Amino acid sequence: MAVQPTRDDKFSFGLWTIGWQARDAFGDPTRGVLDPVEAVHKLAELGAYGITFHDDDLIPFGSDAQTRDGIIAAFRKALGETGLIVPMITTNTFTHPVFKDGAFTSNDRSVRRYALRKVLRNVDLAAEMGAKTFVLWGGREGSEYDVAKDVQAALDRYREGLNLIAQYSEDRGYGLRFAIEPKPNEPRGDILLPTAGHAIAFVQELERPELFGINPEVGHEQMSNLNYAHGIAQALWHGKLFHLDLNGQHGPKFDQDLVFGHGDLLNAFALVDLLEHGGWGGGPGYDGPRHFDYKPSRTEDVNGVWESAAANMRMYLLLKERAREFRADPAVQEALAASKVTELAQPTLNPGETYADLLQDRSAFEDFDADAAGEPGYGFVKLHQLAIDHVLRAN
Ligand code: ASC
Ligand code: MN
Ligand code: MN
Ligand code: MN
Repeated sequence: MAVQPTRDDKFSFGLWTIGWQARDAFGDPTRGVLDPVEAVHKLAELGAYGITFHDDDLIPFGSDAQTRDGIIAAFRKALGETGLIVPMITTNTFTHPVFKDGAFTSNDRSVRRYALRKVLRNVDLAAEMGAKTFVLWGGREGSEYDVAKDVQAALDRYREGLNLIAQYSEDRGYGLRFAIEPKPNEPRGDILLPTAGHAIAFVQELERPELFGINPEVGHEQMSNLNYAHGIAQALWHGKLFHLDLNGQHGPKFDQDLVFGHGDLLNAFALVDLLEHGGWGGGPGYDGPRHFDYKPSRTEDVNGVWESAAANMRMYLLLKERAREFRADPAVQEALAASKVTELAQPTLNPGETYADLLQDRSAFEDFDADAAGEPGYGFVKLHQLAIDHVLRAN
């Protein structure tokens, strides 16, 4: 089946994804360095609309000012030539040994001050690149030993850091919004703000909560054995889905970063159905990137890198088509109604009804036949099988 991604699909990739040299905890890199300029051209060719990066993905850590300017200029030239945009930027506060106990929450105050400076510098770069969203993945914010981290103090320092960068961005008129990316563990034994729910709750404690949302990654939620589609639905419900990282994962184990849909396929189907029919646009003024944060497997050579990049977009478009057909199928609409899925949208109280009225309504309680209401089945299995039939094109 021909599925050709276009700019309108809003697919974006991290430079660190396709550029990953496949160095892991047990082995050396299996691939060479990818030139960021080549990455831009190749992604544009494949049909992506955006590229994202950590500061250090583009500009090697410790580069002098002249080198930095040269790299940025060459990258911007490639963007201009291809029309690719930078919808999001993020900061690497996890690779260098200085961050081994975290960045905003390191026990070492001088490290925290250095981290703030590194992030503020990158906020400037985000504005310069026209990025609208600034992601914060605190991969090293955490601990291996409970007694070695005062978690409440760490959350105070996390909040202090985030308040500062938001104020900086606002004072400069950058208009950026910030998305915290949760992850339960890896590289730290336990990472702070481990799930979407923790991060949403934390955001409410910030000075400018409206500037902060979350960037949930498929695999990160699934590492906690959570349902990613449910997490995204709740983030949307809170108005806190600012960005998202699509990839694949097989349940609770190390962070696999597989191609989107190459892990839990049915949950990926439910997710695409939600994003396409539940309204993921990123909010007013944003274009709702479908961002891939995956890692081309270590077994793949450079051809495999581009094959896998294309596979992410292909998976998304195939699932989008399957979800469209699922929604349009009269048998599905009938099954949704029979399962009362649509009835859930109806408020439980009548318009204007109070609890006093409810207490007067004998049909709700005194005359309600709970045994009869408990009898019929909901038909959820039939509905789910219809979904699978659509995913498999068996209908
Ligand atoms: C990010 C992000 C991650 C990590 C990881 C780095 O910015 O979203 O999941 O960094 O991809 O390897
Ligand atoms: Mn991951
Ligand atoms: Mn991610
Ligand atoms: Mn990642």
